[in-house]
Amino acid sequence: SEAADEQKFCLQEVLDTYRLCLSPEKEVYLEHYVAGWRGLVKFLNSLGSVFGFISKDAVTKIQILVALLNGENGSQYSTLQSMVKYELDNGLVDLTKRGPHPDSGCRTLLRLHRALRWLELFLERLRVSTEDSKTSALCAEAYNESLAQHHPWVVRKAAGMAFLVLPGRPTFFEVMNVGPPEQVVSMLGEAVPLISEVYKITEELYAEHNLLDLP
Ligand code: 1PZ
Repeated sequence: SEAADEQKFCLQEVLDTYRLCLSPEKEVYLEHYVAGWRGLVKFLNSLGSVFGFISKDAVTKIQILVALLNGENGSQYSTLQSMVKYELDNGLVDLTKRGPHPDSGCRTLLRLHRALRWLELFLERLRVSTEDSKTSALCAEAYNESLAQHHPWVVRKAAGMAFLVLPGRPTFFEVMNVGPPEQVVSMLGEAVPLISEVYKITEELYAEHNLLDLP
């Protein structure tokens, strides 16, 4: 039925949220940024419960950001740029060590931002992969080049074990639900540059304000 089709998960919709992420002035809308992560979590959950510990952490962080967006100062959180300005101007960020603001928008989003780099690298690898490529290897390579550098040994170990049970490329492409493999590849070709741009703008914003190492 039409209603069922609408509910069916499709990665295209997630990637469309990245299209909505940027304002004409290249500001990043938090609402769409968060929506992108929501969709990715849904996708991750559809791959199986072994990924629960990963999606649980992402969900916690999404919830922190949504609470800020819907809170009494929500208007200050419309873009990443306004969030950074508001939180820094008002001393709402623990800058060097954990303190009274363990759940600031800035530090919470930084964790997702680092994960977005993993996503960019992983999707690019998937895009250029061949039929016999191992998703687990592609995923591990992308992880080691990015997020792993911010994770302690025990998390790296757990992540590495989760990667091993990722479905193979054909199933992975099917779960994405965007059509035949050629269509997945062309969708990825559109998605990767979008994600890359959102990543880059965020990275520059955080670098400019010295926020890349928030505890
Ligand atoms: C398709 C396969 C999915 C693999 C996802 C690769 C990422 C592996 C991340 C594993 C770590 C999860 C455990 C939580 C770690 C947290 O300690 C860190 C730091 O947060 P803090 O402790 O400082 O509050 N959290 C993160 O690094 C954020 C991780 C978010 C991962 C989101 C993945 C979404 C995947 C989408 C799939 C298409």
